[in-house]
This record gives sequence, structure tokens and C-alpha cells, in this order.
Amino acid sequence: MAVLHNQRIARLLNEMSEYLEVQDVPFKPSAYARAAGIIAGMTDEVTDIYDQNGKKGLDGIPGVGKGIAEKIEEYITTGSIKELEQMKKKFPVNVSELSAVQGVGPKKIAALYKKLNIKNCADLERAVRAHKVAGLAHFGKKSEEQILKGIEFLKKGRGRMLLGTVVPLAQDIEARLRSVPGVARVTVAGSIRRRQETIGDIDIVATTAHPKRVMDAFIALPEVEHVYSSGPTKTMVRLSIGIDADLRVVKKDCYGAALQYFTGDKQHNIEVRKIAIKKGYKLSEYGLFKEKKLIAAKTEEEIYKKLGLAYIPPELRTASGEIEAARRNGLPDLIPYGSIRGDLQVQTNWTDGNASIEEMAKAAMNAGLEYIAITDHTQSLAMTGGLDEKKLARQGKEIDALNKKFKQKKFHILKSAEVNIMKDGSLDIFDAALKKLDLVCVAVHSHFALSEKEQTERIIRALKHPLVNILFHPTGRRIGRREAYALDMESTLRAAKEYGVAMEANASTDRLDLKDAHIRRAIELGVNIVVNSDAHAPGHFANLDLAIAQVRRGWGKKSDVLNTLSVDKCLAFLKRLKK
Ligand code: DGT
Ligand code: CA
Ligand code: CA
Ligand code: ZN
Repeated sequence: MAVLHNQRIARLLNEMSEYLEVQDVPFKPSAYARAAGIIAGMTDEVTDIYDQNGKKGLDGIPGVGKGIAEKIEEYITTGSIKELEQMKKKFPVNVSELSAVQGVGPKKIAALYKKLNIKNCADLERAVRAHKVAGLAHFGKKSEEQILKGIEFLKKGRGRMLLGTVVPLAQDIEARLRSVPGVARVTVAGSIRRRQETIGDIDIVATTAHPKRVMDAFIALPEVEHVYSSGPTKTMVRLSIGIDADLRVVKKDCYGAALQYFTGDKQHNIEVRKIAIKKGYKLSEYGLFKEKKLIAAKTEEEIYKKLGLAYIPPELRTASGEIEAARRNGLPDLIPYGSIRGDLQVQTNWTDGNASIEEMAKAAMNAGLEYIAITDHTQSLAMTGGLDEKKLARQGKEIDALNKKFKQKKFHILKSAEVNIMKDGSLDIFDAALKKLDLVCVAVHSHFALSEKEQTERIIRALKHPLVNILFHPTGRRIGRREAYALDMESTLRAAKEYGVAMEANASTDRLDLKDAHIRRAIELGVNIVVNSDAHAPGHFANLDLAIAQVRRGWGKKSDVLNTLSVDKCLAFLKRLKK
């Protein structure tokens, strides 16, 4: 429940922000959006703060002023915010649905409603297809095309949620079910266990002496909004965050078989079942059988073993070579969760992060990290207040002072920057300033629409720069929001190898960039990987495991990931790569 609460409050504040902005209210929208961002990234529970210190406690949260504190209090105590309900009545438009369409912002939403009575995506799609939108002020034929593309993109991902949104909730439900008397085992299976990027529904497998008790406890979870069906072996519900969850109770003796079956993926299961058939067996969720005789069912390990396969970690179960590798005992020794020692992408309130360098450093220490690199944006990203050479130097001094302070704790803050790659592939900071940094990271934040050839040349030119060490979020995608830009990944990876640049596996919940297949190829080519949280708030260090999952899905070992090394070794390695 923990993480959910803050997320729910954050979502509500975001909604406030959107409705206020649509109504053209000045200043307030950004204050609400800022507060939402801060709360979403907090490790402490807002409800706990309120329980302990009331409205004063809320007021003390950075970014939360008196007015917003009152709204949060109203929400915690009454379950809704009157002002928001009134705005929704006055302006009966699904703002969050519409603003999810690329290129449609609050101003446009207001115009679409006033001029064409457009209230949701379906209305918008109809109007665009009838070419009614192009004639409005601030719209044109091009924006009609863009809107249509945006709608198509959203439709494709409909009904699926981000891994990072679902995992904390699923783990929390798992823990609560485990504490029900009589329950022996509970495991979240399906796409969550495989750590797929997006999740369709939550599949839980359990064993217990009292099926009814665990089913009753499941139905009674506060997150359950609707019960589709319930019985002693299977219960299906809808959760209030907008995703379905199934709980299956299976016999203790076939737990492994059930887990294997419900973990998937489907294609992997089909391949494994084919192997069983070839060996004269039959594999189902009840076990591996020869005729009627049970051969294996208790654990996944023994099932794979009886099929002549090494145990296959769930992240690899995608029917893309893992079965052949398991047969010849050639599966990689995957990087363990929790093995990142330093985070090389951290933003602070020098730009668009919401905490100071010191606060981020302390949060990193609490998360068990030994070092972080401060990578605020650079000057051409004006909207984030990007740093120029002078500000970078000033930030460097602050970092020096903090490093002195943290010396005893053996924690180290590295000087870096997320340097913006310009349209032509040049960097927006002079080399003299870059030379003073411990490492230089680069990323694309503009001109997403270049042709594949231009985009690839642009990025490779940046990689060629003698001071560049890491390419951040290489494809630029935002899952469910923005497609990756056109990029020849093979050439980019080869260039990274040639010019000694490491590739990032970014843990932001909607980035997970590089993706699994790219990571696998990078590793084949001998390109080094760096796992970063891209933290903009103290709570974001918890995301690192999402990118580790991505690396595991890309067959990555610990030795493929540079920031599993100590700070000195990691820096030395990056330097050596450039030679
Ligand atoms: P999702 O929910 O869309 O994110 O993806 P999954 O993989 O969790 O899929 P889901 O929930 O439909 O089913 C859970 C697992 O159950 C799936 O990964 C494999 C197994 N499964 C479901 N349907 C079939 C099927 O028709 N054949 C086989 N072999 N396995 C299935
Ligand atoms: Ca599922
Ligand atoms: Ca399912
Ligand atoms: Zn970035």
C-alpha cells in the first residue's frame, strides 16, 4: 500500500494542475504539477506525515504550500477535492486522456472543447478524421496528422501499465497475502515475474491449507474495486489503479508446475512443452507426466532438469534462444538485483530535479550506494534552467565542499552533466568546462523527427567527441507516450564500441532505455553498459532494479555493467575506454 498512497495523491494533484491549466488559471498549475512530482518521488508516506503532524506536516513538504496542503488534507479526510469536482462539472472533458496525446496540451484541449465540443480521445479522433480540426486557430493539417499518429500510438498500448507502477503494488499484495494464516507460498507470476516493460494483468499463484481464507483476504484488499468471480481455486478482481489481478490457489505438490505455467511467456511455454513431447512426456500446469505417472511438479528447477535444461531465470523466458542455451548449460550468469554501487545519472534542483545535491547524496547513501554523478542538464535545455560553463563551475565548488563533508562516510559525488547534443551533433558546452568534470554524459532532447540517417550521424558525431563517456537514454522513447526516434542502433552501438562510450540502461519507469534486445546486442559487440536511475527526486533510487531487470532481460552479467565497480575502478575504466 505504501508506495501507492503517494502515487494516488500525486495523480490527483496532477489532475488539479491539468484542469486549472485548461481554464487558463495562471501560476497555480505549475505549483500543483511541481508538488505532484515531489510527492511521487518521496520515500516517506504523505499520509504518515499527516497522521503525525497534521496540516503543518503537509505544509513542511518542499513544494507544498498552504493552499495545496489544504487540498491534500481534504483528499485524505474526505476522499475527494471539491474544487476539482466542480471544475470537472464545469468542464466535462477527460483532460488526462486528451493530454496524453502527443502534441495536445491544455490550451488546445480548451479550444477543442469550446469550438468542437470534444470531450475525449474518441471525439478527437472522429473530428480529426473529418478534418474539422485543421481549420481551428493554432491547428493545421500537420497537427491533424500528428494528433492521429498520437492517438494510434496510445491505442496500441491501451490497458497496459508500466512495470514500475505495478511492481511495488504487486509486491505489497504478495506480502499481505503471505501473512494470511495457513498460506505457505505466494508468488507473483506472469509478465511481472518476467519483468516485462509493461503489464497487462497481475497473476498470483499461492498454496495454502485454507483456500477460502486467502481468497477472502484477497477480495477484502482495499485496492479491490470489483470482483469478477471467486472460487476456491481462482479469483479474479479489478484493482482501483486500473488493472486486473488473478489469484490462483494450487496444490502444494504442483506448485512448481503451476508457477512455470503461469510465468510464461506463452511462446516459451509452447517451446518447453514441445521438448516434453519429444521426450515422451506431457507438461501442464499440474506437472510433468509420463503417461499417468508424475515425473516432476514441486519446483520449477526439477521440471527444467527433467527436460534436460538448466534452470531458466524468468526474465529470459521469451523464446529467443534461452532454451538452446539452457540445454548446453550456456545461460549467462545474470547481474543480481541490488548490485549497482554508484548511480551515474542524478538531477538536482540546480535544474529540473526537486532536491539539493546534498539531499540526493543522502538519499543515495540510504539506498546503499557508494557514489553518484550529478548530471544536471546544460544550457540549451532552457526550460529546465540548464547550466552554462559558469554555473557548472559553481556547482563543482558545491560538490567539492560536500565531498569533504562526506569523506568520513566514504561517499563520493562525481562532477558530470547531461550535456545536450545539438542538431548537428555538437555539444552545447565548451571543452574547457567539460575537461573539469569527472565524466561527460550526453543525450538527445530535441529534433526527434530527423531522418534515421541524420539522427544516426548526429549521435555518432557526439560519441566521437574525445571527452564523451556515456550516451544517456539512447533511443529517446517514453513508453506509452512517445515512440523512439529513428536511429540505426547497430551503427550506433558499433560507434560506441569504437569511440569508447558506454550505453545507458535508464531506469525511469517510462524510459527503460536501452531496451532488452539492444542491451543484448550491445553486450555481443563488447559495448559496456551503465545502469542509472535518472533520479529527479530522492525516492527515485529505488528504480535502479527496473533497469537491472532490463539488463537481465538483455542477458547481461555483472561484468557487463560498469557501475557495479567501485568509484575509482569505474572512472578508470571509463577513461581507459577513450584511449
Ligand atoms: P500480460 O498479462 O499481458 O502482461 O502478460 P502475461 O504473460 O502475464 O500473460 P497472461 O496474464 O495472459 O498469462 C499469464 C501466463 O499464463 C502466461 O505468461 C503464460 C500462461 N498462459 C496463458 N495463456 C496461455 C496459453 O494459451 N498457452 C500457454 N502455453 N500458456 C498460457
Ligand atoms: Ca499477466
Ligand atoms: Ca492473467
Ligand atoms: Zn535526459
